[in-house]
Amino acid sequence: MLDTPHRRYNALTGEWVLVSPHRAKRPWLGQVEKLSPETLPAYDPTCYLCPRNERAGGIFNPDYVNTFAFENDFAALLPDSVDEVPASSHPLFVSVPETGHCLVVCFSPRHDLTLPELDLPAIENVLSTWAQNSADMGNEDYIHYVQVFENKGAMMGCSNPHPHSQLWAQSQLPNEIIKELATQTEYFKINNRPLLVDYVKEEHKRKERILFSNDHFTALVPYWAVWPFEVLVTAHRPSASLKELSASETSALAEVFKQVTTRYDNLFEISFPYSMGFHQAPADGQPHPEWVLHAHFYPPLLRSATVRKFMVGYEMLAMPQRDITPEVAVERLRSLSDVHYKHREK
Ligand code: H2U
Ligand code: ZN
Repeated sequence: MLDTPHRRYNALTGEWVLVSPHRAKRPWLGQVEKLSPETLPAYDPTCYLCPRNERAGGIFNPDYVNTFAFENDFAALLPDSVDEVPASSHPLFVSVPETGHCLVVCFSPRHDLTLPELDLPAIENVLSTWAQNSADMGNEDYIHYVQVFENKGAMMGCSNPHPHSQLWAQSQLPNEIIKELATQTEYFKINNRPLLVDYVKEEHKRKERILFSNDHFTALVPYWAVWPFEVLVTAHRPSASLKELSASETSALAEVFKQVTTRYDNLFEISFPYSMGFHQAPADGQPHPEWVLHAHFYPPLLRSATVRKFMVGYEMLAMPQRDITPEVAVERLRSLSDVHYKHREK
C-alpha cells in the first residue's frame, strides 16, 4: 500500500494529504535555491538584533547576555485598532476588527549561533523566555491566543540571520488553532483521553516514524506530514502551554529541540531552513484537558540544499501532496549523526 498513491488523514487538522511515493524519482530541471553565506560574524555592527545596536525609530538594544525580547517595531497587530475598522453588514463582505501585539525574541547575543549550535542551558533559556512572555501576553484581558514561531533562513522569508523568533498575541483564534481545537475537543469528548497522547502512544508501538524521544517529549515525522522532512514535537501528557512545563520537562524539550535541529542541519550540511511554531491551547481562562502542547517544524527542502518543495498547482488548487513517504524521511533523519557537522572532528 505504501508504494502506491494513497491519501492520509491528518487527525489534528481534519484534512487529507495525497502521498505519491513512486514520484520521488522524477528528474528535476526546475529552480535551484541560492545558499546563504555559511560563516557569519559573532557580532555584526549593522544588525538591528545584535546587542547595543540601533533599531528602527532610534531605539538602542541593551547589552543583553542571554535572550532578549522586545515589542516588534513593525507589529502586524495593534492593541487598539477596534474603532478604526468599519463593520460590514453584507454577508459576502464580512470583516471584524482584530487586536493584539507582537514581540521579537533573540535567542542570544551571538549573531552566528542558531538553535542547534547553542548549548542545552541556552536552549532552555529560549524555551523559558517563550514560556514567560507567552504567559504574560496570554494573561492580558483582551488576548485569547499566543503564537510562538521561528522563521529560519532566507528561503522562509526570514529578514535577518541573527537567530530570533516572534510571538504574536491576538484577541481571536487563528485558523490552525480553530481546526486543532475542534479535532482535539471532539476526540476528548468521545474517548475521554487527549488525541495527541493516544497518537504518540500508538506511534511508539509502531516505531515507524519516531525520530527521537525522552521521558517527556517525542519528535516524529507525523503519519500525515505534508512537508518532506516535517517534524512534530509533542508532550507526552496533557498540557495547555509552555508555562506549565516543569524544570525537568523544559530540559527534556531542549534536548529534543537540539536533536531535531542538529539532524536537520546535518541532512544537507547547511543551516536548515524551516518555519517552526508551538501550538498552545487558547489563552481563554478555560481548562483545556483535551490539549497537548506541541510544536510543528515545517522545512521546505526536498532533495538537496538547493531543491525545495513548492506548494503550487495541485496543492494550491486541490490538496497537499508529497512524494517521499514520512517513513523514508524519518529513516534519513534518524540515520544522521546527532553531532552538528560544524563541530565534527575532521
Ligand atoms: P523576521 O525576519 O522573522 O520577519 O523577523 C524580524 C522582525 O523584526 C520583523 O517582524 C522586526 C520586523 O518587524 N524589526 C523590528 O522590530 N525592529 C527593527 O528595527 C527591524 C525589524
Ligand atoms: Zn546580530
